[in-house]
Amino acid sequence: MKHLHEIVSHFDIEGSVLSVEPLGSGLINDTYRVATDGPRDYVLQRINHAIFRDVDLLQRNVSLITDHIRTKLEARGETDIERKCLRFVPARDGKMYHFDGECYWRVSVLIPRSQTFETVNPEFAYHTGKAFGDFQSMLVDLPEPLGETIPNFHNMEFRLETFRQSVQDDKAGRLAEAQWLVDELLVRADEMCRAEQLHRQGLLPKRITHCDTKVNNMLFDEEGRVLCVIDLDTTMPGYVLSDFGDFMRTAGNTGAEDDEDLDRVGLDMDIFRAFARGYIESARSFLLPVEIELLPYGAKLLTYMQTVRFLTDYLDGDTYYKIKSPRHNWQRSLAQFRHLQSIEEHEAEMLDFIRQLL
Ligand code: GN1
Ligand code: MG
Repeated sequence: MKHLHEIVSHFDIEGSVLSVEPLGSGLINDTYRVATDGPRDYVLQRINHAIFRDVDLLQRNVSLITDHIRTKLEARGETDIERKCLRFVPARDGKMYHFDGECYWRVSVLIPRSQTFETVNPEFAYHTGKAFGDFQSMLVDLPEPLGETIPNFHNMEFRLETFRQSVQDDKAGRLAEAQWLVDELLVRADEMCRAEQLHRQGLLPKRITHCDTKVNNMLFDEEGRVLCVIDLDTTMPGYVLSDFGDFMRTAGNTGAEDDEDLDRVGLDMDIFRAFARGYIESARSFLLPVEIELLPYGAKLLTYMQTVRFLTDYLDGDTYYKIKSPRHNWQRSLAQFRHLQSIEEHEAEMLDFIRQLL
């Protein structure tokens, strides 16, 4: 890890580095924990530059977001703010990243005594819902617009265009086996573009949304209380249903995102109810009725979108997501599709619950 020590030396950190070890389970960036003999430890990340093409814009976004949130927390009189908001550390040249001639790197302060989870129980889901709603509501009055760090990131029409192209190209020769799933997805295509249609009609607004509200993108303290939202790279203008939906896609699944045993996969209605209660409580002040009504649709949309994205990557020959085995993206596609079917079965029940909350 000598090379990594050298990278860290370009940042304005306190103390000297004791070790640099891999951290977390993200599918895009490479993340390391940097232990020091100083007052705090740090997180070093190699930014996946093939995916985040404009690193200046990316780092400008995350600084705007964290500065704004910190100001809000201070105004509210919160304590322990350093554990409730990420802090990025500038490089010694003043930039918010370091470019080593090949890769882009950044450093943030490691939030001490924190943990992440891959699953939650209903009680945690309630608090997590409140925290994601709070995250969105704190960003409602962000004074400067955020850029799109990945253009068209949660645009279903765009994702389907890319998907159709990958089906046509069949670059990795995997279409024959996947054709049945391609057909299943394409039958649903029109319905899944509803958010984009409503937006064009001026009925569904874009707000600042996190766009990757997997349960492992939230930090909890030693007692399991929510500390803060992390992985802010895709926080940009989007639909609130994205954030609601991505949580249902991940934490609302009784199985794993890539579960080999499809019988374990399906929607956990207790998690849905708890998360919806928490989310609506903290986001209600700014949500429009149409946004609330669309929350169950959001769960469906995000799970559908992720199935399309994993399958696109499988057909392309695994160029986007990190994989652990040659058929990993296929396994993920199957597990996400099974989850989608389960969400479809529960859609009416979800909507009833949401209406009755109001
Ligand atoms: C990626 O960074 P990570 O691993 O939390 C992806 C998300 C997907 C997710 C699927 C920039 O998130 O959009 O939903 O994997 N991030 C990007 O697990 O593509
Ligand atoms: Mg992540």
